[in-house]
Amino acid sequence: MKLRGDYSAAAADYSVDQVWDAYTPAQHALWAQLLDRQSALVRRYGAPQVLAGLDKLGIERRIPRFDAASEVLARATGWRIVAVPGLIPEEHFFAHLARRRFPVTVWLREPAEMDYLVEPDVFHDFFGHVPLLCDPVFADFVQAYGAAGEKAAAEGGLKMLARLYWYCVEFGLIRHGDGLRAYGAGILSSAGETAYSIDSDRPHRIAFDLARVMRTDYLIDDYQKTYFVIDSFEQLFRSAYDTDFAPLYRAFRDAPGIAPDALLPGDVPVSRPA
Ligand code: HBI
Ligand code: FE
Repeated sequence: MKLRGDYSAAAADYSVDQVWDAYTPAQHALWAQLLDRQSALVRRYGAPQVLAGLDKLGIERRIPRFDAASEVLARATGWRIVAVPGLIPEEHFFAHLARRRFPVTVWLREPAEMDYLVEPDVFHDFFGHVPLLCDPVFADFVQAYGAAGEKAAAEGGLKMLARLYWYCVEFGLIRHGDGLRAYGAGILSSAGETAYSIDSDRPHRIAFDLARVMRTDYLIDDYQKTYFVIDSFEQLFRSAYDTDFAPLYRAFRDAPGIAPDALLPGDVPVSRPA
């Protein structure tokens, strides 16, 4: 795939400078439009920990300065933001996460891409991912995920581990009272999928089970057919921290993936309040 970012000035770890002064007024205005739209949705559908992170970061109606946000994040959980040109090779991505550095893309989408984008941009990466990294438990989970990633290639587990990122970090739901809230960045940065993930009757919502998640194929170009629901971020952290993934990889890495829309006998469906 031809990537859209400018990788020519990237360091060996794929970091770049965020040249904040190079953003145009039109780009800041587009950021403000995206921010206004998603903030309203996230107030209604987002997990409380996401709202707390948004509050703490004090995101403004112009593209954020990563340095300033990094200071806030560092005080909250010891994480920092690293500016990157866009998607980076997995081994570098994992190495950053394992060291509590979150890669955030510097470029912003075009106006025609308000609703849909193939590669992550600064809005997805910053608005979608950074707030929850202010939560200590989720922040520890992502670090543990990065550490697992550094071992996964040798264990033949990259594909299964990527599914955990997809279904939890990008498209995760969490129980909240007798209802559900969204915490995944792919949901929170999408105008359509935020309400869909919580309100629609169409997708399956299944209680989180690590092996089930790691065996399930996903769609990258449509709303998800299945969301996995965690009880708490502690549950997610413990699943990554207490589990040796190697036996899971050995058991399932050569098996066909479970279809994105499958419902299996062992699944525990999570119902929404009427
Ligand atoms: N690079 N910048 C960036 N952002 C990602 O989310 C990302 C990446 N490289 C690899 C990657 N994600 C995937 O392999 C995940 O499954 C880990
Ligand atoms: Fe993402």
